[in-house]
Amino acid sequence: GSELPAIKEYVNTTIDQKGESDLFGVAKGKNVIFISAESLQTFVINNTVNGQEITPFLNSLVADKDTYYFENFYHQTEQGKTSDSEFLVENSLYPLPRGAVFYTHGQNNYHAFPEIIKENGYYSAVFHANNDSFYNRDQMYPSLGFDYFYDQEAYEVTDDNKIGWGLKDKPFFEQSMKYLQSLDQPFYAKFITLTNHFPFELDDQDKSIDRYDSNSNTLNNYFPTVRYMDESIEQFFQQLKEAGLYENSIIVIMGDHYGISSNHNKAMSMYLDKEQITPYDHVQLQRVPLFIHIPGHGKGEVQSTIAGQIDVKPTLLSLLGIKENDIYFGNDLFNEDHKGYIALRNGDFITKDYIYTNETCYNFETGEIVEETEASACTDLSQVIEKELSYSDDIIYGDLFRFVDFKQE
Ligand code: GP9
Ligand code: MN
Repeated sequence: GSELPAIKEYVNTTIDQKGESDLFGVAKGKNVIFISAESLQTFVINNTVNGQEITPFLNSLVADKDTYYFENFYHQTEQGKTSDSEFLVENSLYPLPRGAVFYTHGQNNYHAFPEIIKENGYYSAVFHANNDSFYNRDQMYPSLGFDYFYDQEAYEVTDDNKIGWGLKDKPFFEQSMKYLQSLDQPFYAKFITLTNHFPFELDDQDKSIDRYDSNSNTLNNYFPTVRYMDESIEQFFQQLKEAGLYENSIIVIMGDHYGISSNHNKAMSMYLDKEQITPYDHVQLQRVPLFIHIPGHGKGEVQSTIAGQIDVKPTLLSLLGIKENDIYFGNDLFNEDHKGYIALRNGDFITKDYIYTNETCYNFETGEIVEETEASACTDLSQVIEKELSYSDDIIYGDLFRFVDFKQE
């Protein structure tokens, strides 16, 4: 644990925020319903395909005064995909540069969101209609402090209600309701959707919009499955209202990672009406939506803060009014005092002024390459970010939280 003092010092000086946000405690004691939206990327929000809206329900949430929508929110996942995004959200630590930390470090000591809120009376459960050992979740979830995992076994899966990877999202939410209603409150319930997964298969009867027409079947198929997921979330909101769970909950919706890889850049540039996808555009395509919906709040608006999955844990703890000694690398997004950059797992980063990728510094607004004299701002920050990523890796490789008593800190 010899790196611990340096890590604590770093977190103290670089990450920790002064004061608390205006929203501190606004959701105190409320249920937290978290929807991990498979492969949902920001470029479909408030956008159309063949002249049709892709995500009408999510678009209505963007405009809803009970919702904070983050338009500059980036996924920070690597090879562990969905599981990496879960790791980021629960721990505010970075996933590993290679492999899936869920597989390689499932038995570590963590100080995760479910564990922290348990001390404040919360029960926590994950709902996901896949095999419980996929991504080693049966090992990792207890390590993170989750109380229960409603896996594939909890669902009735038939030939008619499955496609691609398994149970379709609409029956998934529908069948989850009876379990959700039986949970002790307040609860933290995480729902992981599945239908909008590569290669984006969908039965004709479930298609409300037409496919796109390009040389990429992946991109073409993506739009109807995104719409299906949008409809499944709309239906879920309705079911929550009918069950009387809506009013005393906050609902968070987050895209887990990209759905369309750079293999489809040609089709993507055609869809986005760009000559080509530049390295700058590629980074901007790593944006995934984050919605924080607080029923009855009435003060929500679109947020342009540079944000990422690393920020979810401190943001939710603050909304719940929970103060905790922690070692983490994200910020409460509603607190004005924040570190001002988001690191992608490969060391690329985004600030309100710059995007750094391919060892090149781009202007955040215009995407133009920044002149060398000004670019030193990027290279300096790049060193800080390398250090931050390696501190997070040290914690995981060394299982350093074994040596920390968070109650005594
Ligand atoms: C698997 C599901 C999808 O259970 O979460 O994982 P992904 O392939 O997106 O990482
Ligand atoms: Mn995924």
